[in-house]
Parts: sequence; structure tokens; C-alpha cells
Amino acid sequence: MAMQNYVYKSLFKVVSNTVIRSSSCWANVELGPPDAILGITEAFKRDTNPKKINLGVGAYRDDNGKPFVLPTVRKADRMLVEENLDKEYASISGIADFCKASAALAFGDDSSVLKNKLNATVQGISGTGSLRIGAAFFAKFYGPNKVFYIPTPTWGNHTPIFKHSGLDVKTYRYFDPKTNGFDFNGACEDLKNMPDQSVVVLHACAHNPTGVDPQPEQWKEISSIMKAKKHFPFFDMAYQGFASGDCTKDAYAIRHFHEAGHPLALCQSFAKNMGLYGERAGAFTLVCSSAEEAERVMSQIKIIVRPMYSNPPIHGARIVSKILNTPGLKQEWLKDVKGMADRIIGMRTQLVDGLKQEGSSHNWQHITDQIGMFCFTGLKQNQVERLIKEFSIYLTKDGRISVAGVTSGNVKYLANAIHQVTK
Ligand code: CBA
Repeated sequence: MAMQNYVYKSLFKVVSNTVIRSSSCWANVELGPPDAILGITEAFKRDTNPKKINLGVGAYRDDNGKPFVLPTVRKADRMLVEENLDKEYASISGIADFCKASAALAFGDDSSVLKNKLNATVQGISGTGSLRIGAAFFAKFYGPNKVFYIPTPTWGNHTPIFKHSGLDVKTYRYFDPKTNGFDFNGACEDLKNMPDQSVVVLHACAHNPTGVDPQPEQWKEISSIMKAKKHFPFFDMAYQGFASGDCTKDAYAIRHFHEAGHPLALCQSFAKNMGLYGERAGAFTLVCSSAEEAERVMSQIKIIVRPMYSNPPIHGARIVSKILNTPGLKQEWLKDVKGMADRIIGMRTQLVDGLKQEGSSHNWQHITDQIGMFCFTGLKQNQVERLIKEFSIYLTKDGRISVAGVTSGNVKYLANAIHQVTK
């Protein structure tokens, strides 16, 4: 009997192993493609060419091509260490001083948003997490429809973020490849033709991937069309300070829309302007029509956040809060931001000069006209492929380069390579 049991058990083991392997729950899971932006960094890391350049992800580099920790961030970090703070949970909505300072940075210290407590602001997991909170809130509560209108083109993660949240995504015209500039007429026409009360995703400044922003007069026109159509502005502001070097100027659209009487949603990221990429500090704000409404909205945002990730990480938000709430440090930080923006602007000029020196006869003026971290070069997919294969210069396949990765040391090599693939 014992022998019989042993044989039976052994047999069962073999059979069950086979059964388990052949009917694995994940047998039909296909290998997915690498991420269109972050996947480039992985390919870059594998490349052994000493001349390789990563112009894929939008991450600032110093003029030696090294990741840059802002001096004010270092200072804030040291101050926090000395304070010997505990590591308790933040509240569901995050660190209150951080939320207040984030809203003040966007709307201005004297804004009626803060004075009248119109904002429901929560700390999000950087820009992406803040977009997720906003999308989830709209999916649950926005009555008129569940469609988000995004510009063409837009940041590659917008569509998946909104779709994962159960929203539909449609587009409006934004970039004109003929002029390499803003398709103002196309955008206005599309805004007029959308159903009333549509949600329109707007890049507050330093549009990704095109580097093309509306001028203030154009923002005014967009705002009045949207007002007439009762569209809902949903702002993504991942680059405040990176467009012009001035955080106030870069908040123009947000502030104008608020002053023009729009309700609005705002997603902020401190990844770029504080260089806090991995710290994941961001904020989501809904500007409501009264303090009482903001309180109700806030209670529901917290109900959304709690099962998502319970409460946000504390360290990055503490750094941001320390910088924004310490007047001297804030002034220094504004200079740090300007320093980064100016270096990028300088690289745009050097790249165009380099292309001229190489003898390129193309018009590269859009490289200096465009602003922010990115340049939408106009390079075609086959040219991008050649840059990667022949020169180890990594960029997204739509021809976007992160100008933040260009340095005085690599700009000549880059100009030569671009000339080689475009001549
Ligand atoms: N919105 C826009 C328009 C962005 O470009 C980015 C970052 C984010 C999110 C939100 P985070 O979650 O890190 O705060 O940023 N986009 C990238 O810089 C990169 O970080 C980019 O290279 O496009 C990314 O995640 O793709």
C-alpha cells in the first residue's frame, strides 16, 4: 500500500508539473514592446560606443553630460537631515505645506485661488501620478462626457494614462509640420467644432514633444473660444520655468484661464524644474467655484487616492516644500531654474551654428524658435534610425531630441551626424 502511495504521489507530481507548466496562466501573454521613451535609455545603456549620446528622455544634464542635482536641492536635503524628521505616513492628500506652495507657484502668491480657498490640491506621484488622479476624478465625476481631447502630437504617455482611467481620447490639431510651428487656426477650428463642455488637455508651457507654445495673444483667443464652448481646461504643467527660464512667465496660460473665469484642472511635476525625477513629487489641483465646493471635491479625491496608493511619498515633497517656503532658498532656486533653461537655449544656438558650419543647407531656425526641453527636429524615421545605428545618438522615433542632453562637448558630433543623415 505504502509503495502504491509512493508511486501514485510521484506520478501525480510529474503529471501536475506538466499540467502546471503547459497551462500556465500567462502562456498567452505576449512580449510587449519597450517604452517609446524610457526604452531608449535602456538601449543607450547597452551601447558601448564612447561617443554615444542620449537625447531620448527629457532629463536635464549639466554641460559635462552628467545628471544634475540642483544646489538648492542639496541645501534643502541637508536642512531636512538636520531637522531629524520622522518617517510617518503623510496624509492621503500629502504634505499640506507642499500642496499650498505648489498651488501658489502655479497661480501666484496673491491669487484669488488661494485667498478664497478655491483649490482642492493633493500631492501626486510626480506629473504622471497627478495626471492619473485627475483622470480618475474626471472618469468618476465629470458629467457631460468621458472624452479627453489631446493635442496632436502630445506626450506619448497621455493616451495610455487617460485610457487606463476609462476615458476616451480624441485629438485636436496643434503642430503644423509645414511651418514647424503652432497650428493656431487648426487648433481654434477644432476647439470650435468639439461638442460643448469637452475636456481639453493643454500643455501649460514647453509643449512636449514639439517645443512650440501658443503666444499670449493666442492663449487669450483659445481661452475665449473654450469659454464660449464651456470646454474644461485640463492643464499639464511638467516644465514650469523650463520654457522661458521664468516660473511666473511660464504660468501665464494657467493664470490667464483662471482670471478669465474658467474652472480648471492642473497637474504639476517637480521632476524637471527641481531635478527631482526619482523623488516623484507632483500635485493635482482642481480650481472650484467656492471653498465649500473645493472641500467636497477634496473629500472625493481622497477617496480615489486611498485605494490607489494610500498616501504619497514624503521626501521629495519635503524638499520642494522647504525650497518654496524658505524665501532665500526660493530665490536661489529660481536662479537654478533659469540656469538650466539658459544652458538649453545656448545649446539650441550652438547646434544651429554647428549645422551651418557642417555646410547644411536646410533651414534649422525651428531649433532656436522652439522652447523648453525638447526640439521637434523634423527628422524622418529612417534618419532617426541612421542616427542611432551609425552614430549611437539616441532619440525618439518621431524626431524629438531632448536638448537638455546636448553639451558643448557633444554638439559638434551631433551637428555632424544630423548633417550626414539629412544632406
Ligand atoms: N507631462 C508631460 C507633458 C511630460 O513630458 C512628462 C515627462 C510628464 C511626467 C508629464 P513625471 O511623471 O516624471 O513628473 O513626468 N516626460 C518625459 O520627460 C519623461 O519623463 C519625456 O521624456 O517625455 C517620461 O516619463 O516620458
